[in-house]
Amino acid sequence: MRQLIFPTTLALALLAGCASGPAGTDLTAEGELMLTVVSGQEEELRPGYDDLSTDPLRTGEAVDQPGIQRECGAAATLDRLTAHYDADGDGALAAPEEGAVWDDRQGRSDQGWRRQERRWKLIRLVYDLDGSDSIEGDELTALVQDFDARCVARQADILAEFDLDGSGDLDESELAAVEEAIAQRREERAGECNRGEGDMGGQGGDRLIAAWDTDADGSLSAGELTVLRDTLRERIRTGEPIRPMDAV
Ligand SMILES: [Ca+2]
Ligand SMILES: [Ca+2]
Ligand SMILES: [Ca+2]
Repeated sequence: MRQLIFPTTLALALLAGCASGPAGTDLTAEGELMLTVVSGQEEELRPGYDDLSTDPLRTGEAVDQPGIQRECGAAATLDRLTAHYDADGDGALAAPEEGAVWDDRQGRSDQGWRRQERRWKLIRLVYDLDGSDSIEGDELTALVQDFDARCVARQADILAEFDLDGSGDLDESELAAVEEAIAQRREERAGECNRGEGDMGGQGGDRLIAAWDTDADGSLSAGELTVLRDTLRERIRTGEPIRPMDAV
């Protein structure tokens, strides 16, 4: 019966309030590193807020952010990042090692934590099919495949825009133009209100359900949840903005 119960517990989770900081959120260090991996620099260049863009000037996000020119490979990037914090090299993050993850993120504001918690809800909504609150096994395989496809698509978009000499890669001056564009977007975001930001908490939970509740019975059935997940996965793979509140 878990499949039938899950949409309701999901909806309740989406409606729950957000506290600030790791102690007040349901973020795990493992989840935090996963979110770091899927929020690479290539997410920064669109106007407005998307769910994976960061706002380090105002919120202290983007710690450990993967660079725009990396080889796309979410699994390898996650392994590298985990190894960075795995001080004793046993392949797992014990409490003091998790503490180092949070220490590095002490500069994050309350708003930054709320944004990260929304991202975590979004990622679990799409990939945590068994409702275990973590992404593992086949769920992680799906996430890695989708975000590798997204990384390739976003890098291709950026190359199309910034590879002025058509050499197929970004030379120093072209890369400088990309970095300048990212810095400009961040400054613009710092001066903007958060309109358009995908708010998955508070009333956002109602909006999410309303947007995807095709038969308007006030909750997401398993079938409606599947449509939502498939649509968001397609947006992720193609590099489009994710916008979970938009059903079309
Ligand atoms: Ca360890
Ligand atoms: Ca799971
Ligand atoms: Ca070039």
